[in-house]
Amino acid sequence: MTITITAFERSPDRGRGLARDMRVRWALEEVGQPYEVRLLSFEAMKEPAHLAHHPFGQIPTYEEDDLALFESGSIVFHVAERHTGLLPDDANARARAITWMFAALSTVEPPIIDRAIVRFQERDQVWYEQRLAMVDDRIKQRLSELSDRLGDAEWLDGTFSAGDLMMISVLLRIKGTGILEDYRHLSAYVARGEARPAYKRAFAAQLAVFTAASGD
Ligand SMILES: N[C@@H](CCC(=O)N[C@@H](CS)C(=O)NCC(=O)O)C(=O)O
Repeated sequence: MTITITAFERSPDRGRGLARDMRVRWALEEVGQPYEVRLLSFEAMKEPAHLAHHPFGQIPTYEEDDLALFESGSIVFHVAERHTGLLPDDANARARAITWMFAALSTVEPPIIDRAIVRFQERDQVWYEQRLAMVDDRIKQRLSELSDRLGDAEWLDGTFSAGDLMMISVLLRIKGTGILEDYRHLSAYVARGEARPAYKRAFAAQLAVFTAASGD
């Protein structure tokens, strides 16, 4: 079984590990599955060959034998279901871990993505500052609720799971903004994720792509 994922040929985040192939790499590293990476330019992402794998012309995608998937959440879920290490055996604990994956993607990630859109696409608007403040408030509300739930626990529900992998991947997007840093439990939680050997291997792999592309 050969696994191939897609990633940016030159990531706009300059190798900071924020592109969504990172969460797939991390999941594959956690379960010990080797994988290959097909690197794509922005132009290639919109060409028919890639659109056949991803209807929206984005990364990441995932191919394994005759299965092709898109959407990072679906890919991480698939990896977690097929291999041990990312979902608990107990049925209820497993359902809760999956719930945290959904919470990361559908409740916590949206305002965080909105912030990136405001900062990079709406900066010239007269209402920029007001809109940014509004979005930041929405993020803070979610972080505050999440932090209350996590408390000083190591992970969201017992042992590390795909739910934590997804939540930490989402929170990493606001690391360094000062917002995450106001929540010490969440900052420590993210740092625990980053300290995992599988995370480090995934991070190094995506950074190597950027370094090679930029000749640094
Ligand atoms: N919901 C999708 C979002 C995918 C996505 O936005 N990918 C970004 C990279 S992180 C991308 O391909 N951007 C380029 C584009 O949309 O043209 C997922 O989780 O996989």
